[in-house]
Amino acid sequence: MSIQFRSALAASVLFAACQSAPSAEETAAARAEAEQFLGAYTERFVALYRDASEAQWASNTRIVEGDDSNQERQRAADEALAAFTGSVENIERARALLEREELLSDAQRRQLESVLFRAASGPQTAPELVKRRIAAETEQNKKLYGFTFTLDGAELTPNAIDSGLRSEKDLERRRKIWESSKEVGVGLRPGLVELRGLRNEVVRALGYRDYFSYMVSEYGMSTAEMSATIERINRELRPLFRELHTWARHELAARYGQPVPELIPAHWLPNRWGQDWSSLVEVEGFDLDAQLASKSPEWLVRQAEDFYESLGFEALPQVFWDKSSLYPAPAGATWKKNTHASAWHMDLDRDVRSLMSVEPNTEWYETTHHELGHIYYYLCYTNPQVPPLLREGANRAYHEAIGSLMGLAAMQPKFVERIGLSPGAGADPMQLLLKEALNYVVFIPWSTGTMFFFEKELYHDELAPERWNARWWELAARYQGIAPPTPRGEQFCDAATKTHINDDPAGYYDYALSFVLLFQLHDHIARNILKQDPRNTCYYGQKSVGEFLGSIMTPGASVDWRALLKEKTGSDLSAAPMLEYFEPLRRWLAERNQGRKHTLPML
Ligand code: X8Z
Ligand code: ZN
Repeated sequence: MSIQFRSALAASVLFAACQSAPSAEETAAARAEAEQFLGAYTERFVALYRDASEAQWASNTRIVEGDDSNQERQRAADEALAAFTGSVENIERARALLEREELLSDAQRRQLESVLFRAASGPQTAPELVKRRIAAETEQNKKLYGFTFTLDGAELTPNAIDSGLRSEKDLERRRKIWESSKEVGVGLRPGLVELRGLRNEVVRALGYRDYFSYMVSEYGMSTAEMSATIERINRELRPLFRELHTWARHELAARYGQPVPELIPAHWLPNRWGQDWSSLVEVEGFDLDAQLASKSPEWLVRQAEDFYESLGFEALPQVFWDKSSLYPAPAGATWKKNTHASAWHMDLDRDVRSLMSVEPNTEWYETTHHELGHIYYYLCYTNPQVPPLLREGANRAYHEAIGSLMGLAAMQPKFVERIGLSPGAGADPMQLLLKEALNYVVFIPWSTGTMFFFEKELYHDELAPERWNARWWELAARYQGIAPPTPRGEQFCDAATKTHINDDPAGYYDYALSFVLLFQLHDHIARNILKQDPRNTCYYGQKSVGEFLGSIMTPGASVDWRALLKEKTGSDLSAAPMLEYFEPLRRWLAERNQGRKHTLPML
């Protein structure tokens, strides 16, 4: 109340300097008008959003060959939502109200901006383009998740691909699994060519330069500013990644009895895209995978919930258990589902669900924590102080950071011991740090390099399709230091094998930013709240940690993300805590790598 009063005063003083101050009546009238518009908009929007969520849920959880009824329903619901959010009337009214933004409350201004942002993905000034985009996206999704991967003629699920690449020892079989994982890209290429054009054209109708700039604008940044931020993160992590890369080249060559390569063959790595190398290291005395293998998939989800509850968060609402799709489709099912993990805020209220294919292993253990982070974020900002239109993260990276932070915390020895999973105490701390770096640090050149530049060049620079696959592997070589096992011509579209390229476009830097952010939050929690070593904390049962995280999530998008970070951690966005966390490892690796050639350039 008093803050609002002070800023209104400041605004009126400023105003007086150039023209006459708005009267109290003018302010009240403008706010009433905004309130009236936002109230009506919200009511209709929430209803359409709920219908669209239900339709999307059905078409992602039940994909049946030869039956497009779920996709048809999704298309109709998405079109109805776009017809409203992109309507000329809504765009004009929001713009008109924002012309007098100095009269409005901060929450009103933010809501009107969100109305305009949403409008740009479906502007009814170009209704045919919007319909074509929706149809192409629905089609692309079905191709991606309806695809049957095969190995020597037998079906291979995405979970089987992932576990194969984690554990298979025979290089020839590894190459076959890897190549099988890339087959889906071939059929996705034409759809991506079409979608690249449609996404750009649709947002241009409301004045955005291209789809990439549109997505970046949600952070209040230009593409140039985002590029500078992302490149800085990549550059700062480079010396460490370079040591990891050199270590991995030698380690893997020895493991497979091969000469040490300059670029790591992609099929040597335990992940389809080379984005996470952590399973290269098994830490003696800390075999989480073996412990988890004896648990049920349900145990993993319950354990993650229990961790959040131990911090003081509520139990998950019953609807989560009743309506989520948490486990793989049963063997022999006549339908498929989207196999990539996601979390859903169905009605911008308390209907929260997750779509996963949980199996009892370390990757899914972390992912359950990640997805529940989204769910608890939804539940926190679903409160009377946050209007439905602002029920989002402070920015998209915050939303990704909370659950990943909990995933990191859930892997630390003290925590693992506390929940009775592994004794952990005897494990070599440097090996544990190495394993963590192969996850969190290795992710940076992938997200800030390969993915960032590919999507930027795709949308912003309109890279010619004849160059897509060549460019993808140029980027992978430069940033990740990896190469395909055999030349990959332009009949392949290896970028399109990555979920987000198809269904979450031009926003993958969210994850890069979220990793930087999560180390800032973790550093603050460990040092200032728990007074524990950041490399070996136990968040379990610590209500003060829950209060801290809750205080970040509860305001949703009603606050400025930079101010929130400064208020909560005392710093601006910075990779320093992440670098400091891994500094002992960098020194350790530099020693191990003495006399070895670094084949990766500095950035
Ligand atoms: O896509 C995801 C989440 C979506 S909610 C599971 N992640 C990125 C990926 O899998 O590529 C989490 C970290 C990176
Ligand atoms: Zn996520």
